[in-house]
Amino acid sequence: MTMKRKVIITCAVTGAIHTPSMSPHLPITAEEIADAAIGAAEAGAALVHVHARDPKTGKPDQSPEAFAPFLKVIKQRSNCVINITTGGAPTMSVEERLRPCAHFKPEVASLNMGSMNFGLYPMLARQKEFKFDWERPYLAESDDRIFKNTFKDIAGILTTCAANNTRFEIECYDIGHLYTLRHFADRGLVKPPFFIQSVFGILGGIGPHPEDVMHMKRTADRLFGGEYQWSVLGAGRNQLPIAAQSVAIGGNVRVGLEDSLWAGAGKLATSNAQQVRLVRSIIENMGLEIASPDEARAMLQLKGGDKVNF
Ligand code: KMH
Ligand code: ZN
Repeated sequence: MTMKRKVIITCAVTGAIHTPSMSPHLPITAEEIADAAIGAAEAGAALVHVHARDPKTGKPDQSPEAFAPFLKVIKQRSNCVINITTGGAPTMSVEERLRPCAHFKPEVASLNMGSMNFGLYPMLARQKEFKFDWERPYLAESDDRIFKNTFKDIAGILTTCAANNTRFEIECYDIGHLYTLRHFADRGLVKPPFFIQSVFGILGGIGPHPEDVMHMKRTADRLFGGEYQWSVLGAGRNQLPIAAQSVAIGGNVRVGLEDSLWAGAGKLATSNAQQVRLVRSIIENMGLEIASPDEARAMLQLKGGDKVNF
């Protein structure tokens, strides 16, 4: 009898793309981030991908002190895999971005596979009023900002985190990023099974067309054969259509308010858990089951939630 495959849901609960004025439901404080992550896990997310924010202004904050209060609470109240960002925000230095993962030694860290433009400024067209001074320039100045991930930066993140047996959510925003992963695998700096998070629809990366998704999958199949787990995230309104395509062709999915504020056309999602429920119903209505956190740990060969430093 063939085993039915299980689908891993990752939920990225707050991120650094959206700003507080865009949605009252975007988690900002440590308590809100913890509640959002736990709610997402209860709804079916096996992994939660976390960033931190300044509780007063909502600005992305990559200090380990900003992560500590919610990491502990999530761990106490849920068995989900906690994935800490090394992307932080494109305004931060790579050294700053690496600090939380170097300190907390999580099961999974995100890893961005190339330097790129990361255009947030089109969101200014729909957002006219801002509560905090930092928000408008953060979006506007993204037309002249590089999200820096050089070969040296990637090697530094890989070696620091691998020494802690942290594995990676390998974020690939374009086909070239898959070749960069192949390069690091050939150098022995990253080991299979690779957890490839293909990102579609960021301005500066590959687009969200179904042909783009197929091209990414075909290329990953050719470069990594059976040595990878594939997941997708579609930015904004592309979230669910791209998730559905991924599930149909053998992949896993990522949802969450980090990448999309929406739960249907023009309808703000009221929580991260709502988006998890939406994608879970697609998976289950397609006749598949979701992976539990421990099943995801086995699929991704993670070290275990008791081997982290928080
Ligand atoms: N929001 C994603 C498109 C990271 O945290 O390392 C980018 C991201 C980067 O998740
Ligand atoms: Zn992120």
